[in-house]
Amino acid sequence: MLKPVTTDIEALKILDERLRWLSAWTIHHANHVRESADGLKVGGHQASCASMSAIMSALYFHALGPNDRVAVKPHAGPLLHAIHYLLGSQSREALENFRGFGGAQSYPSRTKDRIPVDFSTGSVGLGVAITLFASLMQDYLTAHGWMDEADRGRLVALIGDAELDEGNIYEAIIEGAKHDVRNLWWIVDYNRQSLDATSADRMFERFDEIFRSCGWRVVELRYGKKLRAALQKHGALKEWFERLSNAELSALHYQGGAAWRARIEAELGKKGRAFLKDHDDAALAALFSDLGGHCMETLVEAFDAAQDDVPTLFIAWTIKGFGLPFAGHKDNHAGLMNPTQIAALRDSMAVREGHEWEPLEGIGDNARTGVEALIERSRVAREERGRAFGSVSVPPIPAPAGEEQSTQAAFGRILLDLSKAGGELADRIVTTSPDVTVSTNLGAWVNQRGLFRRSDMPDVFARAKIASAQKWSGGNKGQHVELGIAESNLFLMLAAAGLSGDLFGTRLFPIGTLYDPFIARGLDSLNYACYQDARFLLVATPSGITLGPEGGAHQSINPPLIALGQPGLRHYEPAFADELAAMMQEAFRLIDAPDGESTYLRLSTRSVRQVERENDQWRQGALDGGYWLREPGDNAEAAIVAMGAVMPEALAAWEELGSDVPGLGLLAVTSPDLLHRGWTAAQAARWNGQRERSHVERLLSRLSPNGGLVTIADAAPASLSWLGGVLGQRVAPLGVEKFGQTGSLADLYAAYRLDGDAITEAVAELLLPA
Ligand SMILES: Cc1ncc(C[n+]2csc(CCOP(=O)(O)OP(=O)(O)O)c2C)c(N)n1
Ligand SMILES: [Mg+2]
Repeated sequence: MLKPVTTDIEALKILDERLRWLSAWTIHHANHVRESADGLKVGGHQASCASMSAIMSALYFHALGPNDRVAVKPHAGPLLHAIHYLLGSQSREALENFRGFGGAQSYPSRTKDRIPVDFSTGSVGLGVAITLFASLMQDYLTAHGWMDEADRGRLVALIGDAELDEGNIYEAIIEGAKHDVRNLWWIVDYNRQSLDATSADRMFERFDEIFRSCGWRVVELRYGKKLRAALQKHGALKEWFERLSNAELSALHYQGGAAWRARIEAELGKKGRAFLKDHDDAALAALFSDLGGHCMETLVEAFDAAQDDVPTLFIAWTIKGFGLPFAGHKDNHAGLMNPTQIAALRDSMAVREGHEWEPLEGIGDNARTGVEALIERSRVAREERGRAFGSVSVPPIPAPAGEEQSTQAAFGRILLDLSKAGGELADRIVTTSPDVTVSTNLGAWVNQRGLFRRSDMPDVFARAKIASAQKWSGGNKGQHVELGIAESNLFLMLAAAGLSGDLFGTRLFPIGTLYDPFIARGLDSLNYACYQDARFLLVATPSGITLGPEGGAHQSINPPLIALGQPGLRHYEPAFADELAAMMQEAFRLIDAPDGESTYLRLSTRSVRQVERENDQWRQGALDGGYWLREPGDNAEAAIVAMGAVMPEALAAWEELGSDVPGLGLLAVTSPDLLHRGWTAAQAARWNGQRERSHVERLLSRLSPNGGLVTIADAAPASLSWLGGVLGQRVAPLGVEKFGQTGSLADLYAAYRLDGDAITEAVAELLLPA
């Protein structure tokens, strides 16, 4: 075998430059070379890539193992594509079509990019924190015997320094400390610039303290080898250098050698003279650019030295736009090199014009051998990882017995029954809740299945024989992950658990519970989970103003509208326990189906009389979004359309109005979300020449085209009022439009017009001749 003539460090340095070139060229090509059909800015972040090409070279071609998983800073996406291009797992076409339809995505995307992307990123802060929850899931899988200890990897996040302003990061590390999280590397590209400006100085000495107090090791890589040596020789120079503010430092990096000289002359006088004599301007600029995050030796040593499982924050000092003409300039975030500048960069890399895409163009033969050998040896997983689906069979889930019950109580009961019955599904369920386990009715399940803890945690109260309904001890076979009150963490936990099949090869069935109004608190994290196609069941309860005296600030109004606009998340809102059982069965199926999705169940604490069923025909309708709970007469003039907890009012009004309004129907809507999707999908199919009629169209066509609908939900009325648009029927929408009050159900339903009187009035109005 040919012995490589370059050392690994030299090869890594060449790869660093190559990544910087290819990422810059990919962005340049998309903006300046590819034809623009619409004149829209294409964009891309050459400066943000340049600042971490060395870090990513050291990581991907030296430090990463095959089981490691990485979340890449969103605007460093082109670097990740360049890495896979060099590895042979990304195509030139995809790079040429960067930010184009079907091309390499602007920000790394698990579902849309063709290279293996472990975590999508884009909304800063979330990609960082999900790695922590994924690490927790890795521990969970090994503790439960689904993953070999030897297959355990490291979870790595590449972070922009301004990303550290996102509060969700601190919520996550606090949670991680409670769970003794490990196997994490978070690497900060500490270029001290954000999108708008250079970063404020005051905060910058504090990040290490915050992390250390959460149990992290903090490794600061401030200096490269050469700069460290130079400053060690010149105490006064070091003191001066370290006093420079972020803004001053960035400005000097931008201005270059002459500016460094002038400042040192002016501020150090005699003390700087000998040093300046030894360095010409170019040498000065190069020396002061030798920060830790650009020094390959420093990076490699730091990664090699952190091989235990202690969570580690690397703070790698860098220059934004390193090696590019706008290095350090405060406006460089979206800065693009012009054609002259990119040509100069190309020449400096010895890349011939017309050969820009050739992966190792311009690298001399000697060096090339070493670089090729390093690429070949690189342990980065190149193959696209398949997704594991269809591995767990979901048993039929019977409805819990009881003439009167709430959907929330039924949910707890179903889980308890599942746990008692045992089986694979029950064993694969992992539950989690941000400090509302008891009040969302998960308590009985946790009594059965226990809390997940890496080390045993006895139930002190039980040992002391203090009576309690919650008998919770923790251990490594427990199936409930307790979270503190931070809803963003709940969704990131669901995202990580919901990707366990993809990330670690074993599918879990994650169930998260919270109060419905607090979905809004973690909404971006929920969207993030859905964007990555993580699969889970979200149970939100209680909901609406139906929680009565407990209401006020806890009353939710708009989550059904949120769900209506959220891809990847199916909203179900059952009125009865048997509907809920069917929905949970379906939700479990969807978690493990290739074309599945996540499910959001909006439940209630209101105990309602269950309906008698003559047959099972309601079931498919309930799963499709709605069914006639009381069939309409042929061509009926009106129907009540109700969802969820207000079904008793709808049923009572239907009884009362039945004699006056012949053929009056009662449509139980279980998912406005599915009805709406079906409607638009059928329209799209018709445009394509297929004759399709959606479920909602079939349901509503039972009524007269001139008929009217009274819609009612304990939610924003717009959740259902759109139904009038399907066939053009008139609508009288009832629902909640103002912030809730506390009160008894009767008081609240009267005040917010969710009662029988309101329905009667609305029906009467619809039937009046126009
Ligand atoms: C939640 C969110 N808010 C705003 C943005 C827009 N944005 C993208 S990058 C960025 C600044 C990033 O600065 P930094 O993290 O320091 O990265 P750098 O480019 O300097 O490496 C901002 C505000 C975003 N992507 N996500
Ligand atoms: Mg930055």
